[in-house]
Order: sequence, then structure tokens, then C-alpha cells
Amino acid sequence: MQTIIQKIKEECSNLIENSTLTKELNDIRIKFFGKSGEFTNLMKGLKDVPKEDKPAVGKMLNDCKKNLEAKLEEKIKELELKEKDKKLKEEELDITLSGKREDVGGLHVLSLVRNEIVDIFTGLGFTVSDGPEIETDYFCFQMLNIPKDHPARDMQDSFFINDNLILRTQTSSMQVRTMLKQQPPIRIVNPGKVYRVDSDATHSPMFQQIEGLVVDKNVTLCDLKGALELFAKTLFDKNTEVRFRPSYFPFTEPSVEVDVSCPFCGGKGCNLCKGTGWIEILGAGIVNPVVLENCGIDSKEYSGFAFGMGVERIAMIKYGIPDMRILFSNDMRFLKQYK
Ligand code: 2NL
Repeated sequence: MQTIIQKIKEECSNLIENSTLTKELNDIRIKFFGKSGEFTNLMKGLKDVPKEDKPAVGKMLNDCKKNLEAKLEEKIKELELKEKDKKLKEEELDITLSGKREDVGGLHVLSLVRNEIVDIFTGLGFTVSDGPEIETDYFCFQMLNIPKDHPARDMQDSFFINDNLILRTQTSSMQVRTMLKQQPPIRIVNPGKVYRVDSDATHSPMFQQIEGLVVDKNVTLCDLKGALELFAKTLFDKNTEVRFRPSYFPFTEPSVEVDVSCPFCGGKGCNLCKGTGWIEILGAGIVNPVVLENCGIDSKEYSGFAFGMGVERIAMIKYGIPDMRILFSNDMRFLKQYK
């Protein structure tokens, strides 16, 4: 019996000394000290030892077991420390390494230009409003003095949903709604998407428009000129020249088209202004008294001016973008330039 104990002791002791992983030590614990481990079996074998030898053998067995268990615990602690050290070394962070650069998103060039335009007018005391993109014939055409035979009322120029509903061709319908519910003074700008059956390098079936409307006592063409000149000089450059050409819209009388000296060549003549030195930026005019009366505003007491411009067109002029379709192409190389 003593020799067996000695043998198992040596075997266990060697195994403990030679292990390099805590997992191996766990296996040793089960093999020697587990429920059906070597030492449990030796304990059971004690009953066959002659009576007089029992105390000595029993003591030897117990001492041996205690020693080995202590040795095992000590080795477990030692290996646990080593494993923790190794893990810490492996997971070490080099805080001096440069980080990965995250791409920061930005507003689309059209949103930037729209915000810039709106900001100029809110700075002049205008408030901002928007309304539905699906409009009735009544708000989009009738109220604005657009006659039945006007090309805008043709299927080839406007998107019809049915006889009565269209995708708005201009944001004026919102100004009409404002005049119907609010008496002057009125100073509003209406940014929003509008739709027309048109598609080439300078026209898109959907584009963004900004319209403005001022109605008050004694509003004249002078007020319109002053406001739009200030707008053009703020948006482009303080030395920008502005000129007004007579034009025609059913909803304004008189009507004008507004040109600015070409922001690219300063008026000398280039590709962008087709050699003329001037570029058209918007349409405007004195609100037709018929429109005021349609909206329940006394045209003898009040007058107004209105204007409308395409955001895409302004963006193209401001940044020299030759083709409108690139604005909708979502090409990151293009978009990243305007953060
Ligand atoms: C253009 C020209 C214009 C208006 C829009 C307007 C609105 C009301 C009454 C009178 Cl409620 N006028 N809007 C006036 C003149 C021109 O737009 O070329 N837009 C892209």
C-alpha cells in the first residue's frame, strides 16, 4: 500500500510541476482528488490494510493528499497570474497609433444654397412657409389668373393626377393660401419642390423653387428692385450688377426678369453667360390686382410684389455647374466639394 501511495504521489507531483495551463491542473484535480479519483480509491483500499498498520498508512495517505492539494492550489494561482499577464500583453493598446477617420456627412449643395437664399430673406423680415406638393387646379391656376388655354394647363407641361389634381408647378399656391387666411402686411418666402414635364441639361422634372411675396400699403416696383438687388449682391458678390427686363406672367403686372452680371467673368463674357456678360436668375413682378382680389385683399388699398427662382439654377450659376443632372446623381466626388 505504501509503495502505491508513493507512486501515485510522485505521478501527481510530476504532473502538477509539468503543467503549463490551468485547464490541465483542473484535469489533475479530477483525476486524483475527484469523486472516483485515485485518492478516493486509496481511501477505500484502507479497509484491507492490516489493523496495526492502519494508523500509519492512514496518516501517510492524509498527509500526502493534503500536500498535493496545497501544491495544486499554489500552481493554479501561479498559472492564473501568468495567463492574466499574457492576456494583458496581447490586448495592449497603442494609444499613439493614428485613428481611423470617420466620414462626416454634410448637407447637399442644393440644401446649402436653399438655406442661404432663405436666410437672406428671413434677414429682411420674411417668414418661411410650405404646403402640399399635390395641389388643386383652383390653387395652382385659377387663383393665380392662369387662363384655361395657358400652356401650364397642358398635359405636356404639368403632371396631372386627375382633372382636378396636379403636382404643383410652382409654390405660389401656398402664398395664395396665406393671403386667404391673413390680411396684409404679408412677407413670406416659400421654398419647396415643384414639378414640370421638362428634362434636359438645364431642366429637371422635379426642381426646388423659392418664391417670395410681399403685400402691404404702397408697395412699388422700387421695393421689388431694392429687395432683389440686395439679395443678388448678398448671394453672389457686393459688386454684382443687377438689371430688370420687362417680361410677362399672368400673376404679375408689370412683370420682370432679373439678370445679374456674370459671377464668373464679371460681365466680360464667357461660356457660362454665353458671351453676353449677363445671367438670368429669377422672375418677378407687381402682384396682379386680380390675384389680390381673388384672395380677398382690397387691391385699391394694398399692393404687392412677388418673385420666383429655381434653386438648382442658382446653384449652377453660383458654382459654375454645367449640367443640372449632376445635382441629382449622388456622385460623392461631386457632393464632397460642397461640405
Ligand atoms: C419664375 C418666376 C414668379 C411669382 C413667381 C407669384 C405668386 C403670387 C402672386 C404673384 Cl401668390 N406672383 N409668384 C411671380 C413672378 C414670377 O416665378 O421664373 N420662377 C421659377
